[in-house]
This record gives sequence, C-alpha cells and structure tokens, in this order.
Amino acid sequence: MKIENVNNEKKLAALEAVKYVQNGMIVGLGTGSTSAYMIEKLGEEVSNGLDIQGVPSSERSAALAEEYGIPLVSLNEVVELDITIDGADEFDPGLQLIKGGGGALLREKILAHNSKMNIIIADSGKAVSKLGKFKLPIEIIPFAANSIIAELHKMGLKPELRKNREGEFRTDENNLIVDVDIWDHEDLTQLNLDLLNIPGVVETGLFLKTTDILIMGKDKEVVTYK
Ligand code: ABF
Repeated sequence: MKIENVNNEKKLAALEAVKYVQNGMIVGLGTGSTSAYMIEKLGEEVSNGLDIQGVPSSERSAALAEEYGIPLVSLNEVVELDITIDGADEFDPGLQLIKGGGGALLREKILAHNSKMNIIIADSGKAVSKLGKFKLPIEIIPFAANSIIAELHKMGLKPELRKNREGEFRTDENNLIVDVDIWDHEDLTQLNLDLLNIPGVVETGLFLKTTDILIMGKDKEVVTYK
C-alpha cells in the first residue's frame, strides 16, 4: 500500500480515538507515528479549551506533546490514568499485540497497566491472523545482555541485539532491546512468563490482555473492535 494511504489510515484511527477523551482526563500518550497524529489532534483540542493532562510514554512523545501545548504530568504525580491511546506493530483477532518497534514498550506497558481504558490505533497493515511476523522486542539490562542473549538462543528465539547508527540502541531507561522470532510459539501467555522469568529481562512487547478498544484505519474508513 502507498505510504500516503497508510498515513491516512493512521490519521483516521488517531482522530477517532481522540473522540474518547473528555475534559478533566489524565491521558496516556503513546509512541510512534500513529500516536503522533493523536498527539497533534489532542494539542488542537487543548488549544480549543479541552482540559486534560498528558502522561507521555517516551521522551519523543513528551517533546511532541510539549510542542503541541499539551500540559504534561508524570505517572508518579497521578498514579492512575483515565485513558491511554497508543499504537502497535501487530494485532491479532484477539486484540493481542506486539509493541515496541519504537523501543518504548516498557513505559507503554506501564501506562497501559495503570490506565482505566486502553485504546490502540493502527493502520490496516498491522492486522495479522497470527502474531510474530514482526519480531518481538524485549527490553533487557546491559549488565546481563550476553547471558540473556545466550539463553534466548537456547530457547530457539533467534535473538538480535537492536542497533542504530551510534551502535547499540538504548531505551529511555538506558536499557537494551533484543528482537526475537516468536513465530513458532503458540502459547504466548506461557512464552511471556518464561521470558519475564529470565533475570535481567525487564519487559516484553507482548501486550496480551491490555487492549479495551482497537481502532483500525481501513482505506477511508475506521473499524472499531471492542
Ligand atoms: C508504539 O507504536 C510502539 O509500541 C510501536 O512500535 C509503534 C508503532 O509505530 P507506528 O505507529 O509508527 O506504526 O506504541
């Protein structure tokens, strides 16, 4: 699909999600290009008088929210959020997600866990019948990187340490990301538990039970899954 069509689907989903945001809400702000459309629209609503406070899921989203004039608070100031709107890399028919392509999965999962409602926004290309074509991001601490990678190899997950132009990719918490191939794994709940049980693994990009509503842009329409 052409990039402008994908972006149009992302924007449609983002605009639809913003309709769920009410005055006085504490709003979790997701990360990625789809969430960027949502943040832009929220900024427009704030300039028209919408009274909200945003909790960003990444430094990138914090900077964007500030640029659009959204008042920000930290999670520690509010403890619980009314709604979080965020993107995803893949979603299956059970609204299970792979997230973390942008490396923000830890804070994203923390916001999702502490939100009364979670809305995911996505273009139609994110819809899959089975998770795993997109490699699963796992956040790990640098101290244990090589032993964790060795253990992931033994689990048959084909781990790849995420790199960028400067070398090793670092998260906002200054941790590392390893991307793994979960295609051959059917029991994702057990896989998630097994991964989290490895000392030094901080979090995974498997969001299995966090999604309340998923809004997908499809051509010139939106489809809402609940
Ligand atoms: C974020 O949304 C990440 O978890 C995920 O990688 C990203 C998807 O990016 P995009 O919206 O740019 O496709 O929440």
